[in-house]
Amino acid sequence: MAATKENPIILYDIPSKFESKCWSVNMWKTRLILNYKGLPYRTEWVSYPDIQAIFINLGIEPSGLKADGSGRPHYTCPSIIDPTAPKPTTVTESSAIAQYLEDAYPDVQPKIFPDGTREAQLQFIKDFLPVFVPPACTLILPQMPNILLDPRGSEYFEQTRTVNYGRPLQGIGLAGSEERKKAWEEFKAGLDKVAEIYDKNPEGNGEYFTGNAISFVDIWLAALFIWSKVPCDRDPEVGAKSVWDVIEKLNDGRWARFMRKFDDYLQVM
Ligand SMILES: N[C@@H](CCC(=O)N[C@@H](CS)C(=O)NCC(=O)O)C(=O)O
Repeated sequence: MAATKENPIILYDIPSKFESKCWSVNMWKTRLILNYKGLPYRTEWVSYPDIQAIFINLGIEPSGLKADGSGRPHYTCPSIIDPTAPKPTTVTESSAIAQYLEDAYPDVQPKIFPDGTREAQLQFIKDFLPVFVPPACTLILPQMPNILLDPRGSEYFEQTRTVNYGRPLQGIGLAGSEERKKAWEEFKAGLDKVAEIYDKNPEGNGEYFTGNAISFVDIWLAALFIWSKVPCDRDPEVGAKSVWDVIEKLNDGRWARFMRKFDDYLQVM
């Protein structure tokens, strides 16, 4: 049985103050896939400090271990429940969810892993996670407590990330700091590499990772860019109001053109 409007897939997400509530790179990956494939879903909003208890109750597994060195399990969004699989199925972790949705709904078009591309796509993500995530966190993470919807969530974020970094979150990636400059250099070098790889796809005209349509790598990148739109006043020398304001002008504006391909897939259900 497939998910229907009456019995949709449930996506667990963390609310922000934005009108759409959705903000996170990880949850946008899943949401973009659901929207792109046109799969019926609805969102359950969960505050950071409540995720663990709610997920244990629902039987959702942890996605890994916490980054604080404690060895404790880390329960994370995005997670989904598909109530219409042969038996209700829970899946956590954005790449695992991407593969689940492709495999559980084999007849649903478009595909995010066109034939023969899954390995290459997952390898690309494996290779580029360490390229983008550390600098992106330096550039964007300190803004997160300002945009989360509830004070409990903001407090949880501030505390847990301060422990993970071993220093106050707000001191990370300060405007004008060497740390911020280095993070920008790394992030920009990553984008140059990605542009080079995209340009090698003969069918895609430099617009897509593979073929001439959106696939999972494109979604992964788009989700990163959506996250970078979080308001941020730490690049005043270039008049940027967010990290995205800087990114959209890089590589001759190709990322701004790239993001237009996602205009139809930004709904929050
Ligand atoms: N590798 C995971 C990462 C998920 C992740 O870190 N999610 C964050 C929100 S963006 C979370 O739920 N954190 C819970 C916490 O910090 O307690 C994925 O791609 O799904």
